[in-house]
Amino acid sequence: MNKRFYITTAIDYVNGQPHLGHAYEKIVADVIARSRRSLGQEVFFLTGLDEHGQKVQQAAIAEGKTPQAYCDQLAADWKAFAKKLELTNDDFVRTTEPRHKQFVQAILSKLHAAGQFYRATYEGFYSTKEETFLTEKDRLPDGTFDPSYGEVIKLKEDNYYFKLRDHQQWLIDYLEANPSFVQPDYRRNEVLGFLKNSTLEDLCISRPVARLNWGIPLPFDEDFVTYVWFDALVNYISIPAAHGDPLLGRGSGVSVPGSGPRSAQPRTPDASSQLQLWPADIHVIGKDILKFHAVFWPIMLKVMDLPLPKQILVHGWWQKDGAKISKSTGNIVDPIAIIDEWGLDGFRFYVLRELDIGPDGNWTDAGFKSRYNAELANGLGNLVNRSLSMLKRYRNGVVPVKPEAGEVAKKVTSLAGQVQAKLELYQLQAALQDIWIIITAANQYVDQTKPFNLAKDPAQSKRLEEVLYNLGETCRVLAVLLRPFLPGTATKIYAQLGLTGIPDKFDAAAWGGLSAGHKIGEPAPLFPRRET
Ligand code: ME8
Repeated sequence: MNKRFYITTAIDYVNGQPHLGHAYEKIVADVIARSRRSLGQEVFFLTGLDEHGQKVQQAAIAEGKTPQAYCDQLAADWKAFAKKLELTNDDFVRTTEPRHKQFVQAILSKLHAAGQFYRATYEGFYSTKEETFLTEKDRLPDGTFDPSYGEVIKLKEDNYYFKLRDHQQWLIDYLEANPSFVQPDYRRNEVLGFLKNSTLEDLCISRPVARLNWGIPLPFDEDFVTYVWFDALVNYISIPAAHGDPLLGRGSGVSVPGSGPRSAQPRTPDASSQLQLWPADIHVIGKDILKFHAVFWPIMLKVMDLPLPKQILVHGWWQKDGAKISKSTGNIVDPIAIIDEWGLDGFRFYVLRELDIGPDGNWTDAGFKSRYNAELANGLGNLVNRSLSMLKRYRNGVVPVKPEAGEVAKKVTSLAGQVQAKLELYQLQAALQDIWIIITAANQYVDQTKPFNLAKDPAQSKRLEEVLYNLGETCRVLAVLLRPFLPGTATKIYAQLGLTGIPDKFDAAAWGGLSAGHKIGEPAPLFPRRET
């Protein structure tokens, strides 16, 4: 059994419809998953929903539904959304599933038995909106709390706490010894700064049922449910465990709880279908949940005796027109509406090309349309359409003999290598830029060689064939390179070239794949030009 490349996204709160930020993160993870497969690796890509906690309970109550009914209904929309984005996820976790809940309880029991938790009374401030306890340190200079915490109440209650403090120095040392653990670097520095300048508070891992009942019951005290973050983070290992990951069955001592006869979930797989997934290769997350992933999660794993994920890849946040995306102010981008109007690949292209993984981004409708028209319609679309149309017109759609490898072959081959190297480093935006260097150069090649003039002069027949081959073959290589980013477009280019199959292996980017005498299919515009 080979270990698969295991990539996860944050699991989204199911308290509304998906927005641009959710879509962006999932597309980033999808491109990485697809490019790994294209590089020849076996991949497991996990995404899903975070269904417990106060936010979801409140949203359900506001709609007059039980939390479970509310989640079931919305989960269908979110799963449909994953399909709409053409995500290639291998599983979709819902934290209300028995396979996840049972695993969380098994871990809680184990850690409780190992003396990792203690019960204590807390008296202080609490933000219901963020489901978090606040201290004097969280007060602003004027004595209030940041408005992002919503209403802050005074509270006195018993809870269970997880001993984080003991591991603070270990985590600092780990982060210093493993610079690639949190990327980009400035996010790693943020975590180190936080760890070095403050004392870690122990983590409250429960909520009293009297105040919140929409959660996983603590197996050792039925008056409490599990804090939503302790529950949510565990999805990254509960699902591998459900797929029979040997590390989770043995190493941690947390064996997969068998699903009972009433369970709708699959049983523990037999040896032949077991997957080796943990540790994750990357957790893709947004900047706001860095502390949960880079502080709480590594410590949880350490006490479970499990290896840490190889990397936490942190992306920035989208704004629209320079302001926060917010349902209440109406400043939103509806990904579904954009996809319905412009097509999925137009949407995928814009978010991936516009925003590198790390900094914050700004969506503008004008920027979207401008990239669509300039780079997709006039750039890629025009290149493919005119290359194939000329091959059709001047050679009846039959691929001429492959010429001696010249400048075009060299340039495309070298850039194709760079694209793959960048994808291995998760530099998606830079890889796209390299692909567009090929597109721009190929369009210039048409303008310079003027095949429409060559076609008028029988003495130039050989030269015309050379140009037509180079253009057709460039389109083919582009389909292979574009596939992780724009899957539908890549498939269309292949089909228009009359090629069967899907260009989903980078090996196929080697120059010279088109063979003499092959008949191409019908050219058709890939990105119809739109008025702006
Ligand atoms: O945080 N731009 O769920 P969530 C970019 N359930 N990314 C954004 C964004 C924006 N404007 N808004 C949100 C949660 N995100 C937890 C995660 S993981 C074990 C539990 C990103 O629905 C955000 O940074 O609030 C996060 O990575 C993801 O969307 C889900 O956010």
